[in-house]
Amino acid sequence: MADIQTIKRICGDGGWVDGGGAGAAAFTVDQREKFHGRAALIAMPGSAAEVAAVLRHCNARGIGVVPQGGNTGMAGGATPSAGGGQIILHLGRMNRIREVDRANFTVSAEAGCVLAAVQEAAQRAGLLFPLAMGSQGSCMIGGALSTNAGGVRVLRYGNARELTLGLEVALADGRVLDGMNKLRKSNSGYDWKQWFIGAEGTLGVVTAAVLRLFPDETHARTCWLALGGAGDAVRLFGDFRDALGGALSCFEFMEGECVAQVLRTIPGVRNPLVKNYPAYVLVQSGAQSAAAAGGEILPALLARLLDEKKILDATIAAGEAQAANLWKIREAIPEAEKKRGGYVKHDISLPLSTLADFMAESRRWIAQDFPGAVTAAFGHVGDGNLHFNVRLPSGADAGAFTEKVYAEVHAHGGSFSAEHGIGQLRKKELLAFKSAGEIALMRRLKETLDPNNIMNPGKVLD
Ligand code: 2HG
Ligand code: ZN
Repeated sequence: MADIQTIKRICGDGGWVDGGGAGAAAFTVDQREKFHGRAALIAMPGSAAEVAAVLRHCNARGIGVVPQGGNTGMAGGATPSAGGGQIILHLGRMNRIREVDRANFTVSAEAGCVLAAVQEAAQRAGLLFPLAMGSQGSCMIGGALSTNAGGVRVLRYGNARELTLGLEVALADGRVLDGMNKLRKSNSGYDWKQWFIGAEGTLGVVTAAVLRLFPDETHARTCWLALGGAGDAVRLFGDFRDALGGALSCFEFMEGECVAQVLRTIPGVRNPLVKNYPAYVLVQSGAQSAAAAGGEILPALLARLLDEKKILDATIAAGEAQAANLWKIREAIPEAEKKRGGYVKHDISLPLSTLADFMAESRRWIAQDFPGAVTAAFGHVGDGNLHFNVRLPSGADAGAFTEKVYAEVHAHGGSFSAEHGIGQLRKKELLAFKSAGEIALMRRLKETLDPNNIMNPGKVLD
């Protein structure tokens, strides 16, 4: 109790929420409502110095600290344990854009900035911050970096890691590392910021970052294609990459079941085509001129692809409202799946060279071993990343199914965790698929930076 009072004092008035109070559930339950934790306190520090002071206190007392941003994670990485002894360290009050450096194409933002706010700050300067995903209206920069978030533009701009030039981090012992580097070149010793990107808050707390900006894609072309399945999507990706080159920004795949589920459960979306098809792809290209965005190339390309039967139907969005409808269908899939319920979710990645074979092979054994299962896979096929979500028939063993999926992914040279991370959800798989040497190295790093195991205990590694 005295500890909690000390943390409350550090964060000041308006800087905490009672862990036992009515408002706590928004922080102690993950957005999938899969993990239900309890927290002694939700601390909301207002500065890196306050974050550091909280960590110093918790380190001295052995109190577990669970960093949290928008609480939009998919693997339970920001949910405390059920015991109630840990505190949540919520970064939401640290939401200042410190600087947009137009000449240098960078933005410096605090961890609690909502992703959309960083995008808007870039846009006001006539530039683009390309990290983009369905949760951008509520997820925060600190969480996006701590999970090395991906999203819909990785294909062109990379993951959160590739977009980060500098980092400010509070360490478990209460020191703040100022690495707010704005340089694109600075080979000066170990690039330590990389240790904290994707570490899911287990090594320290990201408090601010310097992020890369790009020329804005003022002209965009968006189209929606119908096709036979995932194999066709992979082949099609090659055609689009060849035709549009660097202007290709997004290439999103959806099985027909995903789209049907959205049209059934999400109000205000329209089916862009008159018929239903086994699968779809949403393509977006962008540039600073209509010609560079492929404006003239696209109609001819689609006509050729129809002719060659590589696509079954297609429509190019005529204006922003139509493009917004296409994006709404794609981005509402997780919500539609949540509404329907009963999906076993996998966030996998494969080399593009084996992805089609993986899908074909999986279909075969699913039909044989899990008759009645309905696959609703979708995702960032241009990155080789599939959200391989499946509704199993009642009574089917979900654990056995997942094991089989991961074995198949592994056999095809893929990863059991593409962009959502390990959190609490995939600790077993981490141990199964990483080598003993890799795990030992991770443990050494953890013990060095967090010897008292206060940083997000029970996540990633036990
Ligand atoms: C997306 O791409 C997210 O929409 C969520 O990564 C994926 O719900 C999912 O499986
Ligand atoms: Zn995704």
